[in-house]
Amino acid sequence: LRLEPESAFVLPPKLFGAGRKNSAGLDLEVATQRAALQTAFDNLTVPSVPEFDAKQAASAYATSATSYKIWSKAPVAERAALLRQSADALEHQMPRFCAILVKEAFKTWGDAVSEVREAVDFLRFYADEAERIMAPVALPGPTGETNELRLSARGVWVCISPWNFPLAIFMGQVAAALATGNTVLAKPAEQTPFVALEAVRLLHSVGVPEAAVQLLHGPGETVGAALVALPGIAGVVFTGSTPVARTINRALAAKDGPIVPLIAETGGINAMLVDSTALPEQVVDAVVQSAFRSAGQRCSALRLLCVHEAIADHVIEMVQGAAKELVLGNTAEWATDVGPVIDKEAFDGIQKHIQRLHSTAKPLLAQSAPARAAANLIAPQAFELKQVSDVAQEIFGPVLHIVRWSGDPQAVIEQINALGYGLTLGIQTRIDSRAHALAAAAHIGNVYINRNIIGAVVGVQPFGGEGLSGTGPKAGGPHYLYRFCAEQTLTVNTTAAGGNAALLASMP
Ligand code: UN1
Repeated sequence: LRLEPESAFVLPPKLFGAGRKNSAGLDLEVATQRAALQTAFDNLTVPSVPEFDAKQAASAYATSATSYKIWSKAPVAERAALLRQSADALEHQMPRFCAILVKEAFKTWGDAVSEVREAVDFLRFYADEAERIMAPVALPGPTGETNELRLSARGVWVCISPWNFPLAIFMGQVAAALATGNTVLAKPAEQTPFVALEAVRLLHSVGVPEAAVQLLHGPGETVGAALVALPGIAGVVFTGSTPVARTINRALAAKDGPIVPLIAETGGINAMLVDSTALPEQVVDAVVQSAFRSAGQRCSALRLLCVHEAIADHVIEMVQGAAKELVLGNTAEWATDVGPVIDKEAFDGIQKHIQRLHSTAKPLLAQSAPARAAANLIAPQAFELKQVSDVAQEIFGPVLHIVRWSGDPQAVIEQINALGYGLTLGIQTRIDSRAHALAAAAHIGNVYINRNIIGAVVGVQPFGGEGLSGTGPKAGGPHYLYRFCAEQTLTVNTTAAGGNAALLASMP
């Protein structure tokens, strides 16, 4: 196979914006919705949300536990119906929620539309799933007994969600707990409480009891810690950083009483392995989308490109060309592809990492953000490193590390496995058998062959990783709701009744 060299390759300027398909293959239809979105944006003020007093955690819990007694007894179809009504309501309020995401979380319009859709998908998917798995299952057994498996709710769940998908992940966690009959104490990310407040109001507006889902906004160190420490909670579901997942795990382990499950979805040093047969245009599109869309603020985002040395120069040149075409700026502008990172703290941390890379790696795309374009804006960056193990840390921003490789691609997969994370992986090759062998060898939760590695779709690409990337089960997948449920096996001896019936029948 020979690859023809290409001259400078440049992607169309509107890389992530209006008119393009998103990763779910859905037409964003932004053009037709623009007027409604813009009006919602212009009319919106994001108010500050009152903080919850961590000292009130026990009383919030008591209210939730009382509500649990009623909510958990409601037929699953009733709970599912309320979630479906919430999905409909959210669809109707799409412009307002998109506007909130742009204003509060600095999402681009394209990302905001995708996120509201994802939240709607979570509501409908978990409604369907709860109905599917909560129907009693008859199990085989010997004659003379019946066996059945029944699922029920566990109790009060603490849901702790991140700022990078402040609506979709928030709603996904809450919907999973509610659908299965649990009640919720929800702690949103400190940076994005308003969209969470609006999501909770929406749930209440269709009839989900106020006590069944309570919003407890505040710092993780106080409010989050107080919730996790509550003696009676039935489980914790968390999406965020690996260190915070560890802190929660330790706090749960230190408690007396029942063992409390933790569902954690954390970060990743996500790689894409590109061999010498890969299609360069496809690679560059996948790389730019995966590394720089959402300013790299996705746990699924590409951090490490491992490209075969035979095509490395060519691919790097194309990535440089494409990345320079991205429109950087304020996400309230329709044309913007890459907006600011979430806050000053994130900005400073990423800048520090970039400075370190300047002294340890070779800059391949060292741009600076246009002056005064937006606060906390970081222009996409790429650095070449010598080996996979040089990438020690997940950086939650638009920074791509590139490593050249040659020889056995399985060895590269082993080096990627050795990083200890296991969230997403891309494989780009035209050799099908190789792609499947590499995927099988990777200890990675979501593997994408010959495409980008972001934008997992609910029910289509169940999402979640291994090792440092989390505990599973995968969100948006067929096993997720089981973790929110208690399982009861019910065995009934039927011979006594049968014997009686036979005896009665034989009596004159
Ligand atoms: C996250 O970024 O915290 O596949 C998880 C994706 C998203 C990732 C969500 N569903 O890009």
